[in-house]
Amino acid sequence: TKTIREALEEVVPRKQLQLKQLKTEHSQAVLGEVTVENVVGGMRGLKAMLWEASVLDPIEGIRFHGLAIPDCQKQLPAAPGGKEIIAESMFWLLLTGKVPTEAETRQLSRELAEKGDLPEYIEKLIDSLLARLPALAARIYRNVYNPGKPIPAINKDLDLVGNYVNMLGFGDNHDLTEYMRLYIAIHGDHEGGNASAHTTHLVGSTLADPFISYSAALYALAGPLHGLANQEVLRWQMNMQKEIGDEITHDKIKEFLWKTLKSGQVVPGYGHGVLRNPDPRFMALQQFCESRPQLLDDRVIQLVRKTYEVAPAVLKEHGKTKNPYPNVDATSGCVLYHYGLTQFKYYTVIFGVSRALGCLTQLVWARALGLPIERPKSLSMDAIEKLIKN
Ligand code: FCX
Repeated sequence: TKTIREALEEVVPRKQLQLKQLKTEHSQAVLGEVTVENVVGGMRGLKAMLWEASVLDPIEGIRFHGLAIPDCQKQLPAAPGGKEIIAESMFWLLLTGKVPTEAETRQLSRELAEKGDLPEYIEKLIDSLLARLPALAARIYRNVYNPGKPIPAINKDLDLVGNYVNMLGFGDNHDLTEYMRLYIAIHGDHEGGNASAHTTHLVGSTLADPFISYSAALYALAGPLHGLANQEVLRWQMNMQKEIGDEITHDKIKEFLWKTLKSGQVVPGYGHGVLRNPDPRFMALQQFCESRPQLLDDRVIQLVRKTYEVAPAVLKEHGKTKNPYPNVDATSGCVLYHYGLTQFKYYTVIFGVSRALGCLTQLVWARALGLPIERPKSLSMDAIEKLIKN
């Protein structure tokens, strides 16, 4: 059984060599062209960033080192007594590119639970942040919503998310624990260009420490077009429920969708900067609901499902968004709500606990490969016009 350090040590020299070869043999190779649309359109589509752990296909969705979410669900070890992917097995895959064995996964759980004896160069990057993040996030939850209640100590025999749910005060709810394991594993990384990942990379490229780099990312995640969307969705769905009453019909949902669009708002949980199909993370969370009849009886969960049946057609007719399909935020909050984690304001924090997996993986790689400070060239509109004329 390898430790995560040993697994990483095997990969680092190979990747360092790969980067060296790219730099020496192919540094002038052209990867694409830069158009005015890329520059004025938020850099969308511009191939301008190195990111190792995942690649987002517009149609198939996210792949972690080539593995799609259903592959991960088949191959990555779950918690003892559980079925869903856990953060540790996902983190191992993201960091090393390899599927860990069950024993390796358990060992990483224990190392994190004990804030273990990791080697110095990765200790700072992984152990000091990743292992403590659930405890920190749980303390915030308990302080804000349940002040005065004691927080259970970390159980060394439990996985990262098992401990997190326990500290939040829901440890006896096996289904919620399993949902959170799946949620946190599949939100872990979404390649490098999304706002939170890119922020970590940018700030980290100044050699700011991982705490500062990831704190900056959380501010990006807190925007309603990014991570805050998951709590906005639930607020919006509940307003819809209030407005349309007990009898949920496609026509009533359609009417509400148009009202949202005509008021100039976006439909939260729909659309994406890269994806052009329903998000496989949305599908995985929907499947979780379908495997549990009590979730299918929940009215908010039914509303999410029914909205999915009509929203793509409405958004196509509206004609603006390039992707009329749901992203993961369209469904992630409603299951938390069902299980009693009803404080919307906290949902983006959970997303933040998860996204640390991918962002910190890339920080490790940025350090291991000695990537430079990020510094793209900016252009004024006058400069663009001059370049076009020439
Ligand atoms: N409802 C209504 N209009 C939408 C829309 C939606 N869900 N999504 C995009 N549009 C509009 C845009 O506002 C834009 O209009 P404009 O031309 O008047 O400015 C037009 O369609 C083209 O946008 P598009 O290229 O399709 O999308 P972008 O890459 O600009 O933006 C996001 C992508 C995700 C920001 C956009 O689809 C959106 O606002 N969605 C709703 C918020 C949301 O769910 N965010 C979470 C995304 C993600 F999963 C995450 O980061 O967590």
